[in-house]
Amino acid sequence: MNDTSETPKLSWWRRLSNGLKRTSSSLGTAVADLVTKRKLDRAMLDEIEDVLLRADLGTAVSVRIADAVGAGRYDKAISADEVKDVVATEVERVLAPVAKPLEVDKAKKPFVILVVGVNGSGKTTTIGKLSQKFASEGRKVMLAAGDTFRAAAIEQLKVWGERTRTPVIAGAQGSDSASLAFNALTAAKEQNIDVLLIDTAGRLQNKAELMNELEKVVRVIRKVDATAPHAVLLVLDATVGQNALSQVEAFHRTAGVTGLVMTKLDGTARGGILVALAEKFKLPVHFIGVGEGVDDLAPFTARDFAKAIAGIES
Ligand SMILES: Nc1nc2c(ncn2[C@@H]2O[C@H](COP(=O)(O)OP(=O)(O)OP(=O)(O)O)[C@@H](O)[C@H]2O)c(=O)[nH]1
Ligand SMILES: [Mg+2]
Repeated sequence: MNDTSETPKLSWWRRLSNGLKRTSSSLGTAVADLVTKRKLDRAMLDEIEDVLLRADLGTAVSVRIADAVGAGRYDKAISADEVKDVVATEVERVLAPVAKPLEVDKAKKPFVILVVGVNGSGKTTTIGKLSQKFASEGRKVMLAAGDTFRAAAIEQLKVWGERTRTPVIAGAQGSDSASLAFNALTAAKEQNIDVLLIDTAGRLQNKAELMNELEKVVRVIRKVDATAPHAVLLVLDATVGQNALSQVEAFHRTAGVTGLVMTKLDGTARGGILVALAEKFKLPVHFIGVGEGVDDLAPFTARDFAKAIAGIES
């Protein structure tokens, strides 16, 4: 292995697998622990299925993994590593079709990214991280403080703007977020911006009034550019577990979500929910967050994630 070229990848792998430790110990490692010093039988497979269900993987995937563990192995001893391999292979199979990079279409000027999600899911932080990423790729980025509810939200985005040397369009607290989005997109067009990231206020998916407001933001953006927003990113907090399913449904219906970002995978045992989401909705997963720092966001790759939650070292 070539040390110099592998270092960044290895360090990211280490952060990913460390970040996902709590998930992997409730998932791959927990399953592997069940099989030691026993011969495989139906009872063991039922226990495996239960562990996977508790790790938020969802019924279909849990049953499939337990079946794959059992296939051809009845009455035989099975090693922990073998089980982890089966878990990783089955999980990767579900995740591979959704692991898609966020493609910024250069023909769209600006490429408009609307960021949505429930309260505290990590929207503003993700925008800060993305701002850094796009700027480091040499793109002209602009941020729009579409969360006009809280003064602190506007300030928080301005801090990210300064940190990443990116202009921020903000209005007064309490102003209309749709008109803020309109103004920001107009300004971005005038200034030849490549990527416009629009922050929005957190809203619970079952609050109709707030969801209608989000619909209005999308409608108003289209008045400036009929093809925008070009990406609608739903930011999901991995720690919420099963509730993420209804978040995806509601935000997809209201705002036409084009891709997912899952944050806080470092603080949870419930990272398996990403597998259940992939199985159910098949929406692209673009990025995952494993920390609060600007570098703690990475493109989502199925194989690495599958190995990390299966608890495979290396
Ligand atoms: N550990 C960890 N913390 C994160 C991650 N992403 C965001 N956070 C933290 O989660 C908290 C909420 O993040 P915000 O970005 O403010 O969330 P938001 O969705 O904009 O919140 P509202 O605007 O209130 O809806 C902050 O303390 C962030 O630092 C992550 O990947 N890992
Ligand atoms: Mg915010």
